[in-house]
Amino acid sequence: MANLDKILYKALHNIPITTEEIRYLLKLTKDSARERLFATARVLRRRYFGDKVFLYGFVYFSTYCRNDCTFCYYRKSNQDCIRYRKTTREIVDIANALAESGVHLIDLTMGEDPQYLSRSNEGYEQLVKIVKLVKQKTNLPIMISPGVVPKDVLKKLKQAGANWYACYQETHNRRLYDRLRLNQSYDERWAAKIFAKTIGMLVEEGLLVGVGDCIEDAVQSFGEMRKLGAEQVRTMSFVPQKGTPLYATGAVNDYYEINTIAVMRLVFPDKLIPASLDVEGIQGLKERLDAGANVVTSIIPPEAGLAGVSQSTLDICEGYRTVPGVTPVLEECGLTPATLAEYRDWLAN
Ligand code: SAM
Ligand code: MD0
Repeated sequence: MANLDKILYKALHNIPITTEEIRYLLKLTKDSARERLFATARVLRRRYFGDKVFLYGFVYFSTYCRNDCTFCYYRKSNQDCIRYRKTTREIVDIANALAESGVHLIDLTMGEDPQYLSRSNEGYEQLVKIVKLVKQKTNLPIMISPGVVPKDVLKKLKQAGANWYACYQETHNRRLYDRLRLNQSYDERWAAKIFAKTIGMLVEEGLLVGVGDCIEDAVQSFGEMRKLGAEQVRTMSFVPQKGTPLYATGAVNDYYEINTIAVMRLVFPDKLIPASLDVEGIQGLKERLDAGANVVTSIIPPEAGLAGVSQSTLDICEGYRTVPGVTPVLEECGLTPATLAEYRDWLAN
């Protein structure tokens, strides 16, 4: 316990914790020790964000993808997943309904859909147009998660109103990356984020756990996230998907994701850290918030025919992944949705 006391004391007093100490925290298994870690994460969250939580609306507008990621339900070669591509009109209407429901940001996400990621059929122009129209209609901050796009396109997306670029490396262990993101360049993916930063976009970086990663990988990822200067950092447990190579890996215990969220709060106390509804739905929200997360992501309107990424249907029709669905959980945690003005203030500073 003495070791834990010392580490938590350092975190609370703005003294950087060492990589050895990060390893120690990530490995905690005893309930009492973990609870102390989470309590410290909550103190730090309160210091920077009070009791305010940001809410992100999620519009997964195309599930077509040119990639074959071994963890992903929507990989190109999975014939059995739900494929759809919403029209521009539908996307704008869905975003508007989300805005009216009280979210603070619209996350426009797609598979690496060849129809959009193409110059020949004006796919990129259409993507830019979608961002412009969603901005005009909602006047909300926008995050785009389109996968890797060329520099000039990223610039246009920013000009059209995209504030954030989310593009998760999943891991910073290159060998593991090659087993997850088949035939995708690690360096190109990384460079896209560096470029987004240089043009003044905010960047979200993420890691996937339970995919054959180890503690050392997480330690390395924290270092890379710091180098990148990501303003939002996340971790999600791998959710096994039928019809994919990693399906057999089986469900993982989420304790490691929860530890990682808390350690992220200690390492990046003033950054945004999501509690995703896309891993365990509404039932998993409290423990993620209790571990120090301060953003709820993957808020999805019930009747729009939209899917989640890792939980394609969980809690969507039931309406739990909505602002009224998550608010009681926030209250249970002693938290409250921020106002839009508070989110805008955070973005501006
Ligand atoms: N297609 C874009 C890309 O690859 O950047 C954006 C969307 S991608 C589907 C969003 C993220 O969802 C992935 O980067 C990964 O972290 C997460 N994800 C996908 N499948 C998952 C799964 N089975 N379990 C947990 N997370 C998953
Ligand atoms: C989420 N399913 O926030 C979404 C997704 C993409 N920017 C976000 C992973 O959980």
